Amino acid sequence: MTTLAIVGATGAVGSVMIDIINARESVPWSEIRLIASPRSAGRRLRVRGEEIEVVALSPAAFDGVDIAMFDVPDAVSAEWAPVAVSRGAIAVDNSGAFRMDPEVPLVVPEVNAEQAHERPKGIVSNPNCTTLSMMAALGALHRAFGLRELVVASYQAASGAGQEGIDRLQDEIAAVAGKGVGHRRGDVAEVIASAGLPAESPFNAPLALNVVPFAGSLKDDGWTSEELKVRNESRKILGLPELKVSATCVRVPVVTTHSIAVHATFDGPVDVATAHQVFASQPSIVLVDEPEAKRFPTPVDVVGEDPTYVGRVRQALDFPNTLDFFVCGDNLRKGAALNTYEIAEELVRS
Ligand code: 2RA
Repeated sequence: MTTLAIVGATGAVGSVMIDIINARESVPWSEIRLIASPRSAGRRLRVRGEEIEVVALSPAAFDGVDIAMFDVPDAVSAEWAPVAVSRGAIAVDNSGAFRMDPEVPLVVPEVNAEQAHERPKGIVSNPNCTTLSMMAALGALHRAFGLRELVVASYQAASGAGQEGIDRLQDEIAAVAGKGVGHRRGDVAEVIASAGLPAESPFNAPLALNVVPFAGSLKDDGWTSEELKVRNESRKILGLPELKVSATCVRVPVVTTHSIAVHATFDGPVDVATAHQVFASQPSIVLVDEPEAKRFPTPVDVVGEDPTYVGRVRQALDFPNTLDFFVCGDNLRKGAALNTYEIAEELVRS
């Protein structure tokens, strides 16, 4: 008898968690409990053919729960994951509250599944979606060649900023569509403003017909929180505390699926054919790399998919032992709900 709870069940990622559970051929759970804020309590959601009533977040909601998956804001996780643990559950948390806590493992099952079983606080963290989008590919290459340095640029979807981000992008696209703008400085922003959209935007600049080189919040020395997460989380997941990392995180007008251009340097020689073999042997990677046929991964082909898609694999011309490649991963699935659920599956297998 194993009970799984989804905390934040009515949110964007919670809904994807339910989709994933509904799509599994079988699940190891005897009960699935849906937990959300008091505002959403009482709603009924269909899980594996059964209507389940959402219950309000409270200490008693965790009684009898074995594994509680959290997708809620950092402050809510910080308060409630320890409550779930005190009631006997293991918490698998998708917020940033515990990711860099040395007593909390940060887990990508195909890279460091074993660490999910060493959790002094009873909490396992799920990485940020940007880090996660490239981790299956980097983990496989690191096992084969030994990763030494990492330089990345992300192309992050609007849904990384939640429903508010999706709505803003869709509204901006509606505002600029058919207006023929983009030829004059400021004309995109003018059309968006004249459509009545608020001046405040989650992206700090127009996203329609644009790219925005700022994601997350500002941290020291001009770095953003997203860029520091890529650095710190990659080091922790790969067990490389001294890994040299430089990241530039960019928001692009895509609804869902983060992409990353990766420039990775290894301990010794690397070549495209061997890298292709490494990617092809990792079940959670789909390799789409046929440059002659102009076949490569793009977000519109990857959204809704579980695997990480990899393509444009090249041996760097001017940097020894270095590969350049492009990855796309659905930021709401592998980047959030799927990886969290895969951690829960790993825990229940033990
Ligand atoms: C973003 N990575 O894309 C964040 C979401 N966790 O904004």
